[in-house]
Amino acid sequence: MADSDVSLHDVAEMLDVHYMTVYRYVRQGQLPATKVGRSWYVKPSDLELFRDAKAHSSEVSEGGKKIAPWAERLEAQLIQGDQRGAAEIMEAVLRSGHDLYFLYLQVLSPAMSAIGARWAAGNLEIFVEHRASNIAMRLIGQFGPRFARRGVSKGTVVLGSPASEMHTLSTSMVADLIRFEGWNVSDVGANMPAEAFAEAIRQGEDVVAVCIGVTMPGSLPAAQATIGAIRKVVPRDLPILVGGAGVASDEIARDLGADRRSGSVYELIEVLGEVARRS
Ligand code: B12
Repeated sequence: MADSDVSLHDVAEMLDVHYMTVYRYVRQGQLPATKVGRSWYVKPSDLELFRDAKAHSSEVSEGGKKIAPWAERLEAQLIQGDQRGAAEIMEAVLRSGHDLYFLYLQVLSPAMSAIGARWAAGNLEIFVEHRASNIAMRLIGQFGPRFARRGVSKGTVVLGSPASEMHTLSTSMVADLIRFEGWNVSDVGANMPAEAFAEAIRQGEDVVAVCIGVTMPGSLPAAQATIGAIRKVVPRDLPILVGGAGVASDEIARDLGADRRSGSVYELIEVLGEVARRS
């Protein structure tokens, strides 16, 4: 290893992505790195090549013409209600070397958030937003299963959203990413009554963690009731993790009675990793 070689934490900062994303680039062979002790290091020249390749794949078409970023292209197809066009963009994202994290977190999520912002600003008819949501759900059903890991699972994570919470796109994506990392997921979906959520965990096999997604702040009381119901029927040491746009701080998570808040899917995967190592 040379003194100029860069650690993965530094690479993450330079690329403005999460550490886990860089780690995955290394693991999938997209970014060459050398392991020294417990840490990985990247040669500056390899980092430069990698940067060029990424910039090329996401912004330049085959003819060399500059084209819009993936998320904006997908947003346009979703607004037009063109499911096939939207699926073709998702395929193109994967063909250019990106993984499921990128597809969901850097392309589909921002496209949906932008559609939500247009609707909130009064610039989009509600039927267009609903149609886009339905297409997004179908896309998740089409692309997510391709990334499910086979083989022995790290345990079961029960995931869902409390009563009154109707947003399922986010938790469906989170479920696929957890599966991608080797866990089995029992996704009970949205609008789940508290006692029924608890029962799903009680009847589950090899449950190692519970994740509750909350998008609307108005669903927080229901999330609190759900956690209360779960605590009554499962061992105290089963971690209950919360996340989503509605859980805006650690304090809110504590008030809900959760063990921990995950500010992002990456953080959630790290926490699940800790849980798996402990058990
Ligand atoms: C699609 C959509 C709907 C669809 C949902 C369909 C479905 N099957 O999911 C429908 C039409 C049902 C809907 C309904 C409503 N919606 Co809506 N909806 C959206 C929209 C456009 C996209 C949601 C989405 O999928 N985003 C993409 C996901 C991936 O992003 P995300 O939710 O932020 O999730 C990320 C993180 O938060 C995190 N995360 C999420 N969950 C979890 C869980 C865990 C455990 C972890 C670790 C992380 C994590 O990971 C994700 C990826 O980074 C958003 C706009 C937006 N900005 O998101 C509005 C939005 C969420 N909706 C909104 C509103 C107001 C409503 C309604 C009240 C509208 C109405 N008047 O009826 C209802 C409420 C329904 C209810 N009771 O829940 C507001 C919420 C405002 C607020 N803060 O309260 C938003 C923000 C729109 C806006 N700009 O105003 N909606």
